[in-house]
Amino acid sequence: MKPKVILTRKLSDSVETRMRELFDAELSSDDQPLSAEQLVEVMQRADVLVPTVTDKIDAEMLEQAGANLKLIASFGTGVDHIDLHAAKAKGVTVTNTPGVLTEDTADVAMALILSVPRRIMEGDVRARSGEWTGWSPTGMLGHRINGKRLGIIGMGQIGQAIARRARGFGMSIHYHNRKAVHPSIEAELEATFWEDLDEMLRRMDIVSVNCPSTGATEGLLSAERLALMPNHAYLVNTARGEIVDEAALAEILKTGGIAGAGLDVYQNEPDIPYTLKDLKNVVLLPHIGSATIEGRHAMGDKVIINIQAFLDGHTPPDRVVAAMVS
Ligand code: 8YV
Repeated sequence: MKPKVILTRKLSDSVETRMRELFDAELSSDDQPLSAEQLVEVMQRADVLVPTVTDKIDAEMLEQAGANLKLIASFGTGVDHIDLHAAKAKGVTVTNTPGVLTEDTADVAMALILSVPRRIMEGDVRARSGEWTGWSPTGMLGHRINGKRLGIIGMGQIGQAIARRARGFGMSIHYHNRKAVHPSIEAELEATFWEDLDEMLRRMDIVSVNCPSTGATEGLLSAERLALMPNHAYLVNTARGEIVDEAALAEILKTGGIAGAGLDVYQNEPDIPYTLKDLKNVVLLPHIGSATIEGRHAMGDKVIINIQAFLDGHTPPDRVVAAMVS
């Protein structure tokens, strides 16, 4: 008997084919996000669940999961959509797919870092609109990237990958993290560690959010903290919407408290508030940080390796939560 592995969303064809070879895989036929009721229903039948960021799995839902559910092999790096304490208590191991979407997410963060100060999206709209009357010395002026200070909140793999790119663009690297990174990485990036986030925010030209969303980081960029940023500063968020107070951000952008923002993530995806959509000094992307064909294959491979290792009785390489042994 092959183990029942249920996928909540459509994955790459090659990943799904391999899943069907190895497991009794139940695929998503319509790629529609599951409702809470549907998720509970599949958790009652599955040995292994493969959810994504669009599946919010809370304690109440885990409580109703079937006794066979032993592994949640999430397709993605962030695990904030799963109540990890409840999973552990229920005896469910949780894995993720770190590492394979680092470079792709860093590319999108860098694209936003370039796009907002240089008004790239506005330029595209103007070029197509027929309203462009030709080059002018004062037309579409933005701000220079070279020589600016980049403050990275969360200096993990993605934060470091952004720092490497930003150095190539002549930016100086600053970061806030729970603790300083290894001195060799600090030396390589010529990075300055700020233990006090507030102090860092006061001095940066561009701030990039790259920490995971946890109890400790939710609402980290509150109205008060956003107000510390200089008027000329820009904010880029490719991590999680929950880390930034979205309503406060829209307000501060509107009133010129900061100069602009580039966002790939939102508090209540797929809803993006009109207060943000109405602003010209904001570039909005639909959570595409890791959306490359190569990345999706690699994420799928990682999910398969985690499931196979777990089923073979080994510690899965990307274990986030070890089930509590009762
Ligand atoms: C993923 C992400 O594509 O991995 C993450 O944490 O935010 C995304 O870029 C998504 O999580 C897929 O579940």
